[in-house]
Amino acid sequence: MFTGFLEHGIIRRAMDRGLIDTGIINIRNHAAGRHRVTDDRPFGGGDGMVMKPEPLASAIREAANHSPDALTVHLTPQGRVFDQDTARELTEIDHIVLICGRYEGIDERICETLVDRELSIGDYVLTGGEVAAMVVIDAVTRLLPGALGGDHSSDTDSFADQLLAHAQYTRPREFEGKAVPDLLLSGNHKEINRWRNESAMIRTLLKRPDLFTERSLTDEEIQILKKWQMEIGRIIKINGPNE
Ligand code: 6GU
Repeated sequence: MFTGFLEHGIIRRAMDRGLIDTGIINIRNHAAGRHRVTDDRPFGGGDGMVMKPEPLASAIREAANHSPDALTVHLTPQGRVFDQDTARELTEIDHIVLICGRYEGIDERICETLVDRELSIGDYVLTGGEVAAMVVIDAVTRLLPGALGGDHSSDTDSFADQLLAHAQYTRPREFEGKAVPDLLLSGNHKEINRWRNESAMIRTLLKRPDLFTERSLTDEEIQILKKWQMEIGRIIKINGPNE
């Protein structure tokens, strides 16, 4: 599952540049017996299978041999939801072991003894933690200095300042009757910056108003909000019912 992901695009380049290194441990190589069984029925009965503790412990210890100081992260829908702040936090950590569970979960004793942290990528259930691990690797890697083309490319990401990113346009100047906003062609970088800040704010307000309640406002943002407030007030005054 990981090869395609690791062999393309920004992740591949980050590997080639030595910004990250990855190793994959197949749990099956840590399972005993001719059948290399890694799962078993749950004690107490019920549906589904549980990942056995011995192969998992052995696999995690193999990972720890490569990086003894690693943070061990179990990917599970029960974990704290992974977000951009967590991605930034993880850029500070040199070695991370990502445990990808399958089936109904892993034996609880592994969670208690060998796991430092649990992460989920959202409130839905996947068939396994592998896709979640790739999400974490992708989001963290692109934040590492030098991972993206330009030096500061991730500074203007959505969530970089707890807002969504501003609208983007490229050539042609007119597409199917829709023109690019004139101001973006003006070359006036101060004005373009103001336009972008306002664009980021309106998109956040319309698409993700919850983000606004989790951050404080800059002076410029307060000015923009007051401008909108006046415009909205005028619309109500002109077109609303007379009291
Ligand atoms: Cl990390 N794992 C699984 N299996 N399902 C998930 C998840 C993780 N995050 C959301 N759903």
